[in-house]
This record gives sequence, structure tokens and C-alpha cells, in this order.
Amino acid sequence: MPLRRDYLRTAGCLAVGYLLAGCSGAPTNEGEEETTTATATSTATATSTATLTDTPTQTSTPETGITEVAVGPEGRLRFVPETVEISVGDTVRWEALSPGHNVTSHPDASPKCENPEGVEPFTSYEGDQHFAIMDVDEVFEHTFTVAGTYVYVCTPHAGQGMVGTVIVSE
Ligand SMILES: [Cu+2]
Repeated sequence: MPLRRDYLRTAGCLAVGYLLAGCSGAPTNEGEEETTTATATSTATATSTATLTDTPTQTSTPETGITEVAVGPEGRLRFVPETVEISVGDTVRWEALSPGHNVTSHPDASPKCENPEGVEPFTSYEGDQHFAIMDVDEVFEHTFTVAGTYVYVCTPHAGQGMVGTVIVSE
């Protein structure tokens, strides 16, 4: 049994290497040894999960049908990316990354807004509150069921070029 514990401890130290400073010190008892091993395992798991999540954020995600658009990243008056191309049935998810913005394709919010003929505009707010802004970290999602080109704005910053386009194909 002592041989097996030594093996496990060595494997744990090899797996995380320099991440854990305590590997060189001999455990004073069995309980401390088990704690070290458990920490090494959860650290490795968290790292690989974060990597998997980062990858789809940078491009569109056809497997889930959700495309993410950043609203005002780094305080800039922009949607990033400004243009996204999706398919009918896909969803766009806008996330407010700085204060003072919204998302609307309603023609009453800005003459720049465009929607395909007969399609209801989408807005991150209820009703006609065209200057209602999103909270930071607030998320607005819209699923596009009609093909065509949609031009939307952030009402407060439409005049400064905070305009985005969604191109929906069949
Ligand atoms: Cu804005």
C-alpha cells in the first residue's frame, strides 16, 4: 500500500508540474496528501473547460445556432462583429460590455434601421422605449425566422456609427 500511495502522489505532481509549489515537500500525513491530489485534478479540469468555451466565442457556432455580438466592448461605440451572417432559425446573442447601449432595428429608433418587408423589428427593450439602455452584462437574444438583411443600431449612438447588420440566408 505505501508503494501505491507514493505512485499516486508522484503522478499528481507530474500532471500539474510547476503549478503546485508544494510537491517537493513530503506530506506530513495521509490527509494532506489526498488534498494535494484533489487540487491538482480540479485545476487541470477547469483549464481544459475554459479552452473549449473560448474557441466558439471567437467565431460563429453553427452546431448550436447561436452567434455572439459584443455591444460596446472596451467602451467603444461599436457592435463587434459589425456584420454577422447566419441561417434562418439561428439566434444572435448580444451582450452589453459597457454602459449606455441598446439593440434595436425599430425604424422609429433610427432611420438607419432596416428589416425585411413585413417583418417585426427586434428590440432589446419593451414597447417604444427606444432610448432604454441595457445593463452591463445584460444579454439580449433574437431568433431570426425570416431571411433577409437586418440593419440595427444602438439608439443613443446611432449617429456615431454604432450600427450592425445581420444577414440571414435560407
Ligand atoms: Cu451605444
